Amino acid sequence: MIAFITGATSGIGEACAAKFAENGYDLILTGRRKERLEELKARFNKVKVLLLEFDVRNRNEVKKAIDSLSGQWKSVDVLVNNAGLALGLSTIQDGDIDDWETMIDTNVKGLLYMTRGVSELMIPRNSGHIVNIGSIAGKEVYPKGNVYCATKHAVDALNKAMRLDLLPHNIRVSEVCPGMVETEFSVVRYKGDAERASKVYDGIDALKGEDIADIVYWIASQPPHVNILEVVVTPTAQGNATNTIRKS
Ligand code: NDP
Ligand code: 8X3
Repeated sequence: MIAFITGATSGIGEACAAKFAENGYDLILTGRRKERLEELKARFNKVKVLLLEFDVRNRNEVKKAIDSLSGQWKSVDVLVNNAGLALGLSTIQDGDIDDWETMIDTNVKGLLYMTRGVSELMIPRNSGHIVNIGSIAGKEVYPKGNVYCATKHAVDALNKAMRLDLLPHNIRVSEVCPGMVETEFSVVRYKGDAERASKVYDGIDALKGEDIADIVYWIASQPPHVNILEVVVTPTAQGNATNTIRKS
């Protein structure tokens, strides 16, 4: 079995790689940080690991990476569309347009390029499973989350739409929509300000990448006639996108 995981160099993607490796899957792992990818290959040495270093925003790079797959690596059983990010937190009137472009290009267009390429490998085999990492931000909006929330609402819509398109080809499509997961997500959102990022999780027993990986693996390991459409998951201390209880 082969799992193709985008954004495996950190957080949820890295935890998914560990979970699938633990369960005997060979891995195609992607990201832009080459050193991190090499570390993963050394770590998951009990399974076969193929590293593909590319930027999901670049459609030519995505196509080249997928076209480079040969032999067994073409038989992708599970695609985890995980690579993504939030940049900044600001009102629409103050938003940084470059940040908007990056979020849209990564979270929406990158996911589309990946899905287009990998579904072409799954269709002739009449088999496959695509697990999209959405967000609670794709189910609700919160102040200053405008464009990030819009990209995750797009993932939510695409998840439903691609399921219909791929239905005749026996390809399962599922979405996991997490609330607060303590990864590098907030460090990226606050552009390297680790102190501000850590405050996001102050007093909250946040989800970990491993919690999401367990759910992704559970979805992927259902019997062939079962498709989990979506899972929305938050820390117990988070009631929805905007309400949390913090321990002092
Ligand atoms: P991390 O920042 O820890 O990981 C993000 C991953 O995405 C990295 O491996 C990064 O790799 C990759 N990535 C980002 N941009 C690109 C790009 N242009 N090309 C290729 N890879 C890219 O965050 P998370 O693990 O938390 O995030 C993973 C997913 O989960 C995202 O889609 C995020 O929106 C979603 N999510 C996160 C939540 C949270 O609270 N943490 C909650 C809900 C959803 P590299 O930098 O090496 O390219
Ligand atoms: C990440 C969750 O609520 O921080 O998608 O935007 S949130």
